[in-house]
Amino acid sequence: MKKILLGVIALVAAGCGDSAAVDPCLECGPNATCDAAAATCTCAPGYSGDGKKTGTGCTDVDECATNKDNCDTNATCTNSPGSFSCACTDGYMGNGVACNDVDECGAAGACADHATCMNAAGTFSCACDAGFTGAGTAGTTCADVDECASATLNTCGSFQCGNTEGAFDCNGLYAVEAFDGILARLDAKTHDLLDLVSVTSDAGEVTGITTMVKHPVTGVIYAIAKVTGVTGRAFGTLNLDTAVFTMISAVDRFSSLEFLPDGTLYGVTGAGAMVRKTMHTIDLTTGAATVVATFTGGADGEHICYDPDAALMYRFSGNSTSVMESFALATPDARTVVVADFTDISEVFGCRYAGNHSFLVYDIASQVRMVDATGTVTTPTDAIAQMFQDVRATVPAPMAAPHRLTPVSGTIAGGDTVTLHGIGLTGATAVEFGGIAAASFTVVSDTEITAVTPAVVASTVDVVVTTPLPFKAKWPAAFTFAP
Ligand SMILES: [Ca+2]
Ligand SMILES: [Ca+2]
Ligand SMILES: [Ca+2]
Repeated sequence: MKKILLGVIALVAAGCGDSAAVDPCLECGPNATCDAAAATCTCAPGYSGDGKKTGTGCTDVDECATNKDNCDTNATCTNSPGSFSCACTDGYMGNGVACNDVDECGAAGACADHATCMNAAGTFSCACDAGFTGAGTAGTTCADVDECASATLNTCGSFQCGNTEGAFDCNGLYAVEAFDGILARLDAKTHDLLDLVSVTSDAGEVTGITTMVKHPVTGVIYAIAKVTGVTGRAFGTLNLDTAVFTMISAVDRFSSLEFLPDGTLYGVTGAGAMVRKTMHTIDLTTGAATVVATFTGGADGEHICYDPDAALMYRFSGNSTSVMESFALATPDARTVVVADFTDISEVFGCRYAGNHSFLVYDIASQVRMVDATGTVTTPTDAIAQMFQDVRATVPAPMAAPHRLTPVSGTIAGGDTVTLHGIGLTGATAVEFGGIAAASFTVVSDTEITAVTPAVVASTVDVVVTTPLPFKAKWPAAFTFAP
């Protein structure tokens, strides 16, 4: 019995000795794990091969080269033994598996002063605003453009040009008169004539302009013109840049127009009108006139001017006896006589509110006078004794945008031709309206491009031109797409 037991032990011992001699785990190479029971070698994750020392062993899988990584498209993949890593590229942030654009424009000082930052996927750019020039990037300077030093950069013509930071002013007055269809330019202070051009119109020959007034909100000039073939007078708009009068409708013989600050237009008819010496409101779109007051007294000459600071309308009327009255618009029949008969002013030809409860008054003798709310008459400093003949109305030259667009609005359908004035436009490679490429564009000169607008949803957008220069020309919030 004892002998048999030993024999069994010997058999077991002999079994172990045979098993050690063929241990499958000894065959497994580095980075492999052994399954002794199954007698297999398996490469660790990130490695491939048969796992055996005598075979192919375990070699690193290059996940980056074999598209086995899960890095974001905006990340770089770095291979490593048994693994890999992902890192977002510059301009993106995240864990490498998911990378999002960095909005560099959200940080203060991303661009220079007087420049606008434009974010883009993975990057951003800076552009000096209109009227400034430079790279626009942080640490650089966007310098004011002196438009007055260049004949092509300012539109002042014979007006005096005054350079300002980021813009420029044209100092002067546009003037019209009743007996010739002309648009004159006058010196802002002396009222001396600088130059004049003829006013043209599709409606007929313009033989005189009775009055003109500027819309306080839109800046559009509305005028009353004498046009051949038009009965009475023509109501319409006057483009000060082109001297083109566009008729809206035929109206009675209005001698004076005046806007309220909210854009309500008032007009008064003269002594020669069908409905004489009557104040109306006038519809800007149709020219339809609605009677709001009827005046009596006074001979030729009917002019109204509004003092927005006192909310009072003033009326100048008559020739040999020239009166000045004031009234509240709600009670036009309750008028206060300010001056019963001017001594230094003949028939008033036109008036314009000049601030501080005072009016510039032009009279039949081509004199310029300042009249305050009490009727005190003075001659403005520097005014010449006799200005350009028969002036009926003046409008100060509008401040011009240095890098301007004409026109500044168009339809959402696109297809409008826009002229851009800027600098360094030669070789432009792209023109964008709100980030959308122009339908087409033509570089006319280094300072001018004509572009055809693309279709853009109703909005006011930046216009950006890409040039070979290291910066873009940009007109911020410069063009409006309207339905
Ligand atoms: Ca790897
Ligand atoms: Ca970005
Ligand atoms: Ca300037």
